[in-house]
Amino acid sequence: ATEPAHVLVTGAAGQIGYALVPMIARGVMFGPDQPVILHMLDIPPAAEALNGVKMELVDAAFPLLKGVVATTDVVEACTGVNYAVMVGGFPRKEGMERKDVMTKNVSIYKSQASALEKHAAANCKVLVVANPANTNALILKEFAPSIPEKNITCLTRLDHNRALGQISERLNVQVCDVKNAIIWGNHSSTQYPDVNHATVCGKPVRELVADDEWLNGEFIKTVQQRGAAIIKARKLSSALSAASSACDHIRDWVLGTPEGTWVSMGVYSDGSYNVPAGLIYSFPVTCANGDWKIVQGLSIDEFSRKKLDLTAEELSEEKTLAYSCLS
Ligand code: NAX
Repeated sequence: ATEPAHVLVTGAAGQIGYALVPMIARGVMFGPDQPVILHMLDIPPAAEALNGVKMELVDAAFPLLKGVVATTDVVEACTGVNYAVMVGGFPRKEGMERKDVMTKNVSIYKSQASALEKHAAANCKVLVVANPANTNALILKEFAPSIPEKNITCLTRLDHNRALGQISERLNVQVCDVKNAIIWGNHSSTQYPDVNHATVCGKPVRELVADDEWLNGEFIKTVQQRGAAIIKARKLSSALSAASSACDHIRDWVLGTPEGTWVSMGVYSDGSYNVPAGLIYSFPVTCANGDWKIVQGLSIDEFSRKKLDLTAEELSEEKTLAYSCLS
């Protein structure tokens, strides 16, 4: 029998957590043959709600779920985990300065990094979802030096999937036939959704859409602003789509991307495409044998170059701000 995978979800009592843990328990993240043990972490004010989620997991009688740890103790939560999905964080509240939110999150990610560093299983893979996702991942990397940097990533797969969804709606084709969109950069409104290499059943999206004005304008804006549009409609931020995309991210990372297909992941930049090294930046990647690799050699036109640089600049500024918040 396959040993269960220990999967940490932080912020598990929150909205994304509530959508995510049943997906993991049902095999959406690791496939139908991989048993799991869930480690759920939240903070003391959410302890009772967290216990309620645990009760529901028991009630759902998931065959693959071999155990549930629900705790507010970061060491207990991190001990022995093979995967860590970091959803917990401090949200930006109205009237709060960016620096104040950053200070809160830097301190959360610094301490959770240390706990993972000391207590996670060797070769633990980390996905940061909580915003500012790229910079939280960078702080985590900084304070968990024994976790290989290739194991620390952030979620831009939701943005990637949103881009596929917009193209499928526009062309009235199945979303599974749309592939190889790219999200470059930050998981923020400066991200660059790029369809210059995207295809539908092998045909270039640019030719099929045949409307550069829409592709270079409204399409980009719609993907960049989709999170805000969901909040406006739902009065709550994206949760089921974020949870589903987090499963996609880890599943493809662990089980591999299909031949000829790439996905977007926030990963530690090695300077590819002249993106400054040392940022967590979203690139097109393929995955095999549990490792991602940045897709090389894609042509970048002048329009795209500016957008890649703009989002890199924002990330460099966030990095500087984050470091200035370290006490
Ligand atoms: P919620 O506020 O519903 O849940 C967050 C949970 O984290 C709460 O239960 C809270 O108690 C917990 N928490 C706070 N500090 C913690 C700590 N130190 N340790 C453990 N848990 C802690 O937010 P939700 O809608 O679930 O969103 C979670 C995060 O995902 C937010 O930061 C959000 O901005 C981010 N998102 C990222 C996306 C992405 O694509 N990367 C998209 C969706 C989402 O907006």
